[in-house]
Amino acid sequence: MTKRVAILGSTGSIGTQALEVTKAHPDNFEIEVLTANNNVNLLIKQAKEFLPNTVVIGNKDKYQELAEALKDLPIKVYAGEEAIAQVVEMSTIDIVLTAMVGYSGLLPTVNAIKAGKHIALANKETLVVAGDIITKLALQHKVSIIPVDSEHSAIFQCLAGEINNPIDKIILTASGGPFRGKNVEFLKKVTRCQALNHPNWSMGDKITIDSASLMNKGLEAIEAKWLFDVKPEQIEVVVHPQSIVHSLVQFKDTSIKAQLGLPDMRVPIQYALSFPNRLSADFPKFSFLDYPQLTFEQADIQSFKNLTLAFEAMKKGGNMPCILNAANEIAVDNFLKENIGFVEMSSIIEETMNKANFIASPLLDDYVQSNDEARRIASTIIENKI
Ligand code: MN3
Repeated sequence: MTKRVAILGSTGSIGTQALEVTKAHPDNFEIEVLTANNNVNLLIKQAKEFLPNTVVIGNKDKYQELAEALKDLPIKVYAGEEAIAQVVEMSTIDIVLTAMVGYSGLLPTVNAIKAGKHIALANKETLVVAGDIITKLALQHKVSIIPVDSEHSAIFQCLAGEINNPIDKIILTASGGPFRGKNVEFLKKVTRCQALNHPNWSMGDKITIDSASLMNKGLEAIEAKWLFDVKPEQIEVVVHPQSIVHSLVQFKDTSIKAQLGLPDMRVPIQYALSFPNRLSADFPKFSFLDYPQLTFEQADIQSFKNLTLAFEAMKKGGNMPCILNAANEIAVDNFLKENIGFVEMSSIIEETMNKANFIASPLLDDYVQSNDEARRIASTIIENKI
């Protein structure tokens, strides 16, 4: 049976790889909706090739260009964030791949779940910000949230067939990023260009900076807490520079299951879209002979403060992870614009966490407001610095 797929964020790193995966399996997947934030040229090219029912561009200024380019094709064209949040409700969609960047993934994901669509979740910030609401909604509307993040896909695969066997511990592996083994003095001087140069994974700018600062692993710990219903104490981070063991689960009998492979996002993307089946693929194959040494070490939480901040936010709960995430998005954006240094990102996030209003049991609206408030606070801190 063909699955009809909506890809939110089709022009990004995950989105383009997802299209590559679906293209290789035309009998299994049909592209129903494509959305992009800003990259109108690539969206036009994708629309012409995959002929979806509907395309949406987030930036309304690009609507004319998009509509004009597609006017001879039977494709509906919309623009704006509201349109992205609405289009996921279309009756002809089976699964929504959420691959947009940051907080913007939240409302479309909420709407998609309410409309009964399965979610292939690549936007971890959705669960970081409002994991309680998202997981409750998914249960209520009987939809699956299938992780695309490689670590969570690994854990999800390890848990297949373990329905009544509780998890003792989740072990998230981290590559350590480009600055593994460096101290704070070094980190203070790193440039935008150095931080964007990840050793193992090719990804978008935001997540690449998060990987370099280890915030990505902190966000992933929070993501894991919600996806697998575990306590913060049950989540351990281990640095594994080769990025071959994608993550592990330990069960009550001390047995550990791991999922391995070359670092290639097409594998977890394809699994999330084809779940519960596995489709064939011609991706490069892992060989132990190419990797005689797989190594593991402790994360340096002294130099990489973001990981500690994320665990603190997770333990505090309520809207604190939402505040952490918002402050981080502002910090990363300003680091990319070279307004602030690498280490300053952590101090801005910490200060925002101290200043923003804490809410123990937030509703969706509270999250929307906390996100705005934390962004304002973080932006003000940065303005006062520069
Ligand atoms: Mn990951």
